[in-house]
Amino acid sequence: TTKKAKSALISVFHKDGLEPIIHKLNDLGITIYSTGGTEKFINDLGINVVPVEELTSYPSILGGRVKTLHPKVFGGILARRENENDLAQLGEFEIPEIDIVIVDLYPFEKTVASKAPEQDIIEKIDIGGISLIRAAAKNFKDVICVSSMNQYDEFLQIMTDNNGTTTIADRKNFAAKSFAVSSHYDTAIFNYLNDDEPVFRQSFDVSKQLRYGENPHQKGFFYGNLDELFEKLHGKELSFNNLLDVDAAVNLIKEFKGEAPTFAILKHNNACGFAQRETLVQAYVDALAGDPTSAFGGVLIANQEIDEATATEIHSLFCEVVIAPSFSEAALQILKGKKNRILLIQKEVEFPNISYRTALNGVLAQDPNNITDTKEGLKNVTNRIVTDSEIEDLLFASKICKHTKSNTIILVKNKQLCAGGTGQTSRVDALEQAITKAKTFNFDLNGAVMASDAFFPFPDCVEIAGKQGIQAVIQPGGSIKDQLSIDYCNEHNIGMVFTGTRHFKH
Ligand code: 93A
Repeated sequence: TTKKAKSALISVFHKDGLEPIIHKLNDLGITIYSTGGTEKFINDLGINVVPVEELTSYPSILGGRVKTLHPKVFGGILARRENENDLAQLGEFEIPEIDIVIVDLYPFEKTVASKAPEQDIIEKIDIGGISLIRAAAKNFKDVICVSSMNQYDEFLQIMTDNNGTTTIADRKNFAAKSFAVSSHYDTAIFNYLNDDEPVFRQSFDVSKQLRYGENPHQKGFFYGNLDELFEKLHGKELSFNNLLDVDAAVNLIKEFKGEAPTFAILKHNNACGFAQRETLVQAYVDALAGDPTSAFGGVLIANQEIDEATATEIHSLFCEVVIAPSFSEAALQILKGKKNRILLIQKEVEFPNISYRTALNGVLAQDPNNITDTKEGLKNVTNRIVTDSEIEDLLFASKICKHTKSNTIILVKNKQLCAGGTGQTSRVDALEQAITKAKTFNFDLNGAVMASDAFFPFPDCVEIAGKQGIQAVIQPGGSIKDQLSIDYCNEHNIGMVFTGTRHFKH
């Protein structure tokens, strides 16, 4: 099962990083076959290389569309080395065995992303390269396949450590990676031709096994490339549940980008503390005051650089993850003081434009909820016109509400989350939970505002809220009994605005 390689076929788009491999293969006495640009690159290094045209006795045709697609190439890759007939045929047709295949495909996705014209994109659909990868990976019993420039280093290491020999485990591992590359590549082509129609054909060329899933007895994996989104500065690996909280946190804080210093504390995907203040440290202190009990073990996120003063405050809290666009040097030193605490810099990256989750034996796909309520979109439905400062609190509450599990009611006063009712089976339950929580942590709800993720089917919620001194309400509206809620507000001098947009989050 251990194989000493005698020949290699190299055809790569990205030549950077290839040089040490070429030297290594040459030192090991391995014959190298190669295509146009790659061949030139190898020649320029002063190393012997056989042009693939010499092997096939055929020129590269159709402007390069057909250069490696030939039985002399594929025969040498696919021949079963233990099969007498296969070997006899190699002899009969003078086909040399090829033991190593190194390919780096035409950059299809990058070409799409660069908004190149369609014809350029079509030309970047690699046919020969993907066929080489599939053939070599299929024959992993005898051939090792390097299928992307990302694997150059790992391959070089194997060649160096074992003097040109590979084990069956190496070859199988590279074969698996090869099919990850080829399926990812074809999925990208599918997505391009399919005009982003939301069909479940997401494939990720990066995945990792997590410590476990939601609970220790469940296996867990993450498919995706977190390095694109975050720079991890410190701490242990993100867990399955951390990732869910981090997802909720970054989506929530995105609503407050560019605004005054804002701090959020999340637990179980919901905000349990949230405040916007003149300084970040004050925003943190007031967020924590919202529910210091829940904050234990939470995920923290800021909409701007975490400074020393804020870090000093955070340090005394046990928390799992701290996320910010950046950390000052002093802040970092303080926060690194706890070994396991995970510190993440969030990079400026757009999220995918479809969100998925499993349901029954299939997958649900939908657009992300991209509507944020704005002042212009509000319809004042009560006699009392809401004041400008109430509008600020109402919009603030509505943005938190949008990112809280339904049914939800969010209570806010002076840009501070007093409490939220989260994930309840009735809206009244959500409100009562919020009121109880707010009182537990000594909030006076007189003058507070209330946001609801969906309309009130009955006037019960405004009645309960009114009795607590809540002064203004934001909700989508649209119930056939809206008028009953409006009447109650009018009788009690409460201002209410309709947004027309429901914000369920399940
Ligand atoms: O146009 S292709 O699909 N036709 C082929 O026969 C073929 N063989 C290899 N493209 C083909 N390749 C690709 O060419 C490889 O995947 C690699 O990306 C590129 C390397 O070309 P060169 O060595 O000329 O730079």
